Amino acid sequence: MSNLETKRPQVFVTRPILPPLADLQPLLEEIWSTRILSNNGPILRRFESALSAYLGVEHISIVNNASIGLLLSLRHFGIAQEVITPPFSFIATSHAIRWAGAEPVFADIDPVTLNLDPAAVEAAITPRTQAILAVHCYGVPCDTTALAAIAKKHGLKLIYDAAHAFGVRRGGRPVVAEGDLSILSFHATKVFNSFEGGAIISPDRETKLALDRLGNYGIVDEVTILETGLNTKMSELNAAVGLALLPQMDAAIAARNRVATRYWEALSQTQGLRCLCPPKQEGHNSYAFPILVGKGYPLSRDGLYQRLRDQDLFARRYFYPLISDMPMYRDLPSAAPEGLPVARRAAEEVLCLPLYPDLDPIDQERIIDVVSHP
Ligand code: T4K
Repeated sequence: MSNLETKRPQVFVTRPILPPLADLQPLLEEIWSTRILSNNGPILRRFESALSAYLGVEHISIVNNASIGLLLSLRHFGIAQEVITPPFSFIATSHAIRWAGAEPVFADIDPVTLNLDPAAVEAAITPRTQAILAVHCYGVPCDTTALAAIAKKHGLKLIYDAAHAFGVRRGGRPVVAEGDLSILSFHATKVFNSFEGGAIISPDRETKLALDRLGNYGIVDEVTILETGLNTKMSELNAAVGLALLPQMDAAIAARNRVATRYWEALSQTQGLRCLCPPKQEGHNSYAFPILVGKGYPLSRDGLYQRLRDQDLFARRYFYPLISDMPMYRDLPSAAPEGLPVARRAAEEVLCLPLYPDLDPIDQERIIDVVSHP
């Protein structure tokens, strides 16, 4: 065989799932016939109720992406001072705080879960603290009990960036039901997508309706606008994609769990590596397969990242650099490296291996081969 014939494809960290075109077609025909393209249209409403049923939560506001969902949530509560948040996340988490007019205060993370460490949160509280914006990183649930107790004790709002936590359950309960609000992302790179999109999960109908109104310019009726709202609406086209994809989700999550299980079996005993998320945990969605490349491994994390890239295998360093090291945040007092040792180490060690439902087993074995024999 020639080199050309044996060359394997490039493999990226993720690859979106799509609904069968045949399932989308009738929804597109409906849009073309009704010409309702947006503004809480019929497909969006069906998507919202199907999503409620799938996730097991009653009050959902669908928005056009998670970043805007985070911003809307913070604005809803009038948060404009300090918000405690992890530096180990996607930049959108802290950017939303800034766009809301508040300041992120970084607290360190727990070495086991890589989520906010409740003790560090409590130590970061000042008279200006108004909220905690925690992240269920890689879909691993935060210590929601401890965070809720801290929020209650200090009168803080508790908001979860649940961008990674689609479908995650703990003790049979959806993790997005925790806190005052939770925000999901339906971006192309996520477990579930509507190309772009997101949702806010509210504890009650009143809050949901208030968020919907704030996300529709603050309009109450044709002649009444009582607040400075924003446009956070999802189009019917995106809603159609989401609605058509929802029936695939059990199979998609099961397939992700199978890929993660294979990684775990092949890599969890590798000297110097720690695989963060044991698969087959109740209610886990295998959002990612993060490995932590420690001192006992023959290569540095960046060495392994490059070794994989040389074979067209594109693992990603989610999340490096730390948000607190980015130019717009690094001068904040809470960004000082000595206060964030666990997050700093995680950012230096973590590598997310390619994981998506239809990852070709041959490609997965290529990745395993490089990681286990670097
Ligand atoms: N909070 C957290 C904790 C988040 O992780 C995110 C988003 C947010 C909030 C904000 O959610 P949204 O506002 O986006 O709803 C990506 C995503 O753009 C971002 O949504 C995501 N987190 C973050 C973790 O990853 P990049 O810049 O690394 O993506 P990119 O374009 O390099 O894509 C990664 C790989 O995915 C590509 O190599 C190939 C594949 N891909 C990507 C896209 C967009 C596809 O195959 N098809 C596609 O359409 O940020």
